[in-house]
Amino acid sequence: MKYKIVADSSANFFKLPGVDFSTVPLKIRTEHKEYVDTPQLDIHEMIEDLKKHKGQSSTSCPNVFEWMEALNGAENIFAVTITSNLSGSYSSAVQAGEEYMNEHEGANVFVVDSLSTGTEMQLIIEKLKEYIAEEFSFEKIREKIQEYQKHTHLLFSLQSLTNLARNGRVNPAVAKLAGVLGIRVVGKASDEGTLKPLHKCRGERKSLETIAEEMKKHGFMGGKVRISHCLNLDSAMQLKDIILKDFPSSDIGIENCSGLCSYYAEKGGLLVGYEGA
Ligand code: X90
Repeated sequence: MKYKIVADSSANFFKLPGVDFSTVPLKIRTEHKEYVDTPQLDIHEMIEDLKKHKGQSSTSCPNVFEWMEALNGAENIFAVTITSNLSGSYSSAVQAGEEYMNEHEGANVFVVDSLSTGTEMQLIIEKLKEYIAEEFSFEKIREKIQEYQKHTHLLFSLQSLTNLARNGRVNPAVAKLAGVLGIRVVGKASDEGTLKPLHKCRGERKSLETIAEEMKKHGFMGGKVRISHCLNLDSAMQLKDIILKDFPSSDIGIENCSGLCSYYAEKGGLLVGYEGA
């Protein structure tokens, strides 16, 4: 039985060697232009365009048809989506999965609602790949991935929550917390898959130390960490050093945010997925 992993583009990566992997793009749009979240999207250019743009901007998730196309070509498929609490991606994927199973006798599709996004999705996808390599049955992988998900978490540090607030993904009062120059909001993906602000930090260094503290509080003991950043490699590397000081054997990876996460995390934003308690 052929296995495949499919994810929406909020996971921030498009290639996963060693397993059949494909992605479906979310989209970012203004009145003038549509940015499709693929590896070809120029993030620098998008951020610059949006800075100059005076009107509205918004995002949209993949539709059922786009998910259906991406599922094609395998019998055992795991699809991983951004949190169903902030996007319709999960429900499109579930519908696509049902249709796919109706059309392909014997096919299995399981859609994982990450209740998160970005680098926490990355951890889930990397783990699915390991389970597939171990040749576990579809059922066993489905059980094990839901168990694994209980131990992964997402923290973020944002300089601006303007796009989140404008698109109704966060309360405008929360967005105001970050309104002052030099202030960062450190928060987490809640158990329900929403944005939960935890701290208001003055200065980048303080926000990174706060993230490292939060990780420890949530049971991080030196496992896997995946950091993605929106045009802020410097901070991602500093955070890596802070974590390594306490936990030298941690497995830490750094990625660029792709389109969707860059739009919402905005310039300077960091997303940190990690294995905890
Ligand atoms: O369907 C759509 O149009 C996509 C909407 C996505 C809205 C939220 C994206 C958040 C991106 C921001 C910081 C991390 C928040 C974690 C919350 C679970 C990244």
